[in-house]
Amino acid sequence: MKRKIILSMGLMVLLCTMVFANGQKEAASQGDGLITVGYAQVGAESDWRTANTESFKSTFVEANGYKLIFDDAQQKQENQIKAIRNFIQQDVDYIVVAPVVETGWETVLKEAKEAGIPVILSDRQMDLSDDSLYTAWVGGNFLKEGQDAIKWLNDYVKKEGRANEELNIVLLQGTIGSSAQVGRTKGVTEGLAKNPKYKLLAKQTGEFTQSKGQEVMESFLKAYPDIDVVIAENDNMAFGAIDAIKAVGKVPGEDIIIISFDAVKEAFNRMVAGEINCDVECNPLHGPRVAEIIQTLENGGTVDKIMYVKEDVFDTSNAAAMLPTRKY
Ligand code: GYE
Repeated sequence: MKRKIILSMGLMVLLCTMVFANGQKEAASQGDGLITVGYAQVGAESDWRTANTESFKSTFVEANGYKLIFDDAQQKQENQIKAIRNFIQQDVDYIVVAPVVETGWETVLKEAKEAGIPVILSDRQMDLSDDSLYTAWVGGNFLKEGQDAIKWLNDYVKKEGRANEELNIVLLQGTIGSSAQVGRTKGVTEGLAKNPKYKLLAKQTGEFTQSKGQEVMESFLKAYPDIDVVIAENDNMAFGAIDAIKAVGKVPGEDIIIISFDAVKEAFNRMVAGEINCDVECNPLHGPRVAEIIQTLENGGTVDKIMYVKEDVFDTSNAAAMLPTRKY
């Protein structure tokens, strides 16, 4: 009896899925004049990501001539691959991907190419053997961001008269294999290696999340009682690290210098409070940028393959003045 119920429930789920998929397919090719865009988003791991999702959801609306099919992959590549296959099945007009990691995309992108659907990459990059598998990419220059962080540190220690001091440094990395992690880690570690006074004690991933950032920082503080600098590859990990630092009775921003990436609003509050010393900006508002690429393509124009967004560096000296102007 139980088996029968389970079987018929299974059948119902299958039927519903088929009806739903069919409905979606019709919507995508309905001739309603709307451009259908499938966005394979990484997840909802950070404030940056939330701002990025919001940017797409507010740009790709019917009033602007779009229908958005949004998928949150919960930081899993296999979910993103599934989402892209769904978009292909629904015959969307454009596929946009913010790839969680750099590698492993060839097969599914070939499927999109065979279906004649242009793929636009946004935010993170892919490491592909064949660049014709995507039309364009727009995002931040992660390597430069990493380099900028160390440039700031160099200037800061000079200004503070600490240039001759040996500094113990730990690095909280983002999702390993994501281009944001790869670029920032490279910029940071290469920059640190140029100065023998800098001792990189440890680096470990905090998955770009606040809770994991806190957890890893707690273990760093146990293993290394004399940390001078924390570099967090995004703001949410920095927020977690700040909690961990406070919990051992130290003062973030004073006892331990904190450098972060993204520069979301809450990070500006933290700079104003003196808890984060420096924040390297990474702009998440890619919705309108991707829309512009699509409009150019729709009008038969050509677009640049690689488009870097301009980004700044902020610190406690200008955070208060900048805070009211921040958009995310
Ligand atoms: O720094 C982080 C997010 O890929 C640039 O992903 C993005 C990064 C960003 O989770 O907060």
